[in-house]
Amino acid sequence: MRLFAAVVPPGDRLDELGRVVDRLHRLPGADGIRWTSRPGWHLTLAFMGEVGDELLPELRVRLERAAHRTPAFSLRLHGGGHFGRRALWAGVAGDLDTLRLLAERSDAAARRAGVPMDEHRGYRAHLTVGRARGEGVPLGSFVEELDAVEGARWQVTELALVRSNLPVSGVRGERPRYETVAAWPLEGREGRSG
Ligand code: 2AM
Repeated sequence: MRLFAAVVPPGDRLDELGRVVDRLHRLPGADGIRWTSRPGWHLTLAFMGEVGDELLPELRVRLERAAHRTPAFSLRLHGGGHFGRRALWAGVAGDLDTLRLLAERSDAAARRAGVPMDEHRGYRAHLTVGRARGEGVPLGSFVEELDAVEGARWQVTELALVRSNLPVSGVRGERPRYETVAAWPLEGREGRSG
């Protein structure tokens, strides 16, 4: 199955972002963007791609350990931007050091469980809200609104393992469905090293 480790913001924080994205939907050119599905909004920590069932037990043990060692921390949605000429995202501020530590530990957990992790991009925390349907869609007005995002703080208390179910219907524009398959509490039971 296709898996990634993620932080899932609580519903009220996603509602705040939802109100910004509602405004984006009303801007000229919004039809040129494929908007991501709100129930699936998340911050990816480590993308694993296809993971064989035989690796799952070890992956769960390793991710649980990563969560056990990492303390809860606070984040807020803050600013936004675009990657290339397609992806529109909201960013985060707050305890980014711990977010990065959790991302590194999730990546290391997957590698140690035998996941190749060869699709890995450099880590940059973001929550993708939409992707332009083509390279010619002007993104400026969307980026301007996203850049002004200022959400309230929340406490990140869990590491989630999320399954991405890619659309199989062949219907154009159908979006992946995300399903949290497991989540472990952040406990900060060990020092920050390693
Ligand atoms: P994106 O939002 O920037 O596309 C599920 O696909 C999640 O994993 C998404 O958040 C997606 O990031 C991320 N993802 C998909 N492919 C990836 C890759 N090759 N490397 C890192 N993250 C990836």
